[in-house]
Amino acid sequence: MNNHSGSAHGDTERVFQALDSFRIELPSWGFSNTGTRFGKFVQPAAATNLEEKFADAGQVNALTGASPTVALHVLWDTPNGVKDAAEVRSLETKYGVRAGSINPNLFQDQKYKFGSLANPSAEIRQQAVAHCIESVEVAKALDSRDISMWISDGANYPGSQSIRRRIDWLQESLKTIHDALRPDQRMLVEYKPFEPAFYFTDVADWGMALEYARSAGPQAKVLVDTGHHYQAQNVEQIVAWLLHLKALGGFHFNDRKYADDDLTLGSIDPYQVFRIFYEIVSGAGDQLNDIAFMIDQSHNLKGKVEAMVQTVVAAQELYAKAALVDQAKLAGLQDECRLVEAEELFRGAFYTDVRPAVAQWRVTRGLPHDPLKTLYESGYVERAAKQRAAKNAGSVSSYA
Ligand code: AOS
Ligand code: ZN
Ligand code: ZN
Ligand code: ZN
Repeated sequence: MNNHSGSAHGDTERVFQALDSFRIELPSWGFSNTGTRFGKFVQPAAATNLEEKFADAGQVNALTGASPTVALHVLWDTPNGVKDAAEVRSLETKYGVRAGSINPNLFQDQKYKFGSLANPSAEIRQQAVAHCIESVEVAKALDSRDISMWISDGANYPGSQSIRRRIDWLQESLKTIHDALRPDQRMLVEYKPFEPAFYFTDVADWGMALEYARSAGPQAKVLVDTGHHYQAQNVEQIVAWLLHLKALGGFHFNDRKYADDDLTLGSIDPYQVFRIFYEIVSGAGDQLNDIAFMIDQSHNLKGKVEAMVQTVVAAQELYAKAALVDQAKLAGLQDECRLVEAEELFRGAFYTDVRPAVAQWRVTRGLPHDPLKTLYESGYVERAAKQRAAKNAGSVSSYA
């Protein structure tokens, strides 16, 4: 098994070292009922309020030890802004998970029909900026470092909006929000090529996100959502570039087959996740601690807590595999252009079954050996279903 590295013992050590520092953030919206644009299938155990989201996130963290923070969505989780901070603080203590990145909402309000931070109306832009600044205040009150900016703005038809004027408007908006940050806070700019807009989105790719981040100020970085690329795009190369430019803020992890499917990380193409993680373990250096690994998935068919545990476990396994690559040996083979040997060394790490080493790591860290099995045995989901079923049944009729 060891043509990728030195010894079985060395492998275990690398896995342990990698996992000790690996943390991945859970999305609050991944625990509540969500669906597709065609409707939603309600789950009886889905979280119906902020406390239940914290309870679920706390459960995932208790089982995996790797997800101590939960991303909050301002409109859905802290609708009263900083006034809700006290409640969040008490939930953090009660459930053992802290608030993570703060996500403003620039896509739901009717006023954003033609855009938010890049809307042709100065008044609406100002309202969107005000919401983002309020989100920064929420983050300050919760000691959250990151404001995650997903800007859904765009246009559906050629000629219907000015691509160029919207660049100016968005740059100005982002700069104003950046100025509201505390020195230790960051603004993460997420890009996406389409959806909900279908002709262009204002932040369509990593080049645009990078330039918006640069013009906003030094505390702005790029957020890579793995599902926000065209099919053939080489995501690990983007990651390598962003590291090179010291501009990688973090990730929204998920997998996809077609578009922004938000499926379980590594369920379709685990090799791609491995390749992304390899760029990080080999190239992040002292940037590593500042890369926010976050999950952006909301499962409408899989059980939510189950799916999140599965995701965290998958992330740990793929990260551990990436850590197995003997980087010095690989560099030597690359320099000598021993192509097949280099590729085999790389692939060898990917194909190594790290599950026993990961399970061993869990046991030595006082965590359940098999988090999914422990979840099933605990009856947590069944209890949640009993407590929440009536409230969730209500959400069917209110949707329809
Ligand atoms: C949307 O496609 C983006 O991935 C967003 O990052 C995310 O789903 C949203 O911010 C959640 O509110
Ligand atoms: Zn995302
Ligand atoms: Zn996505
Ligand atoms: Zn997305």
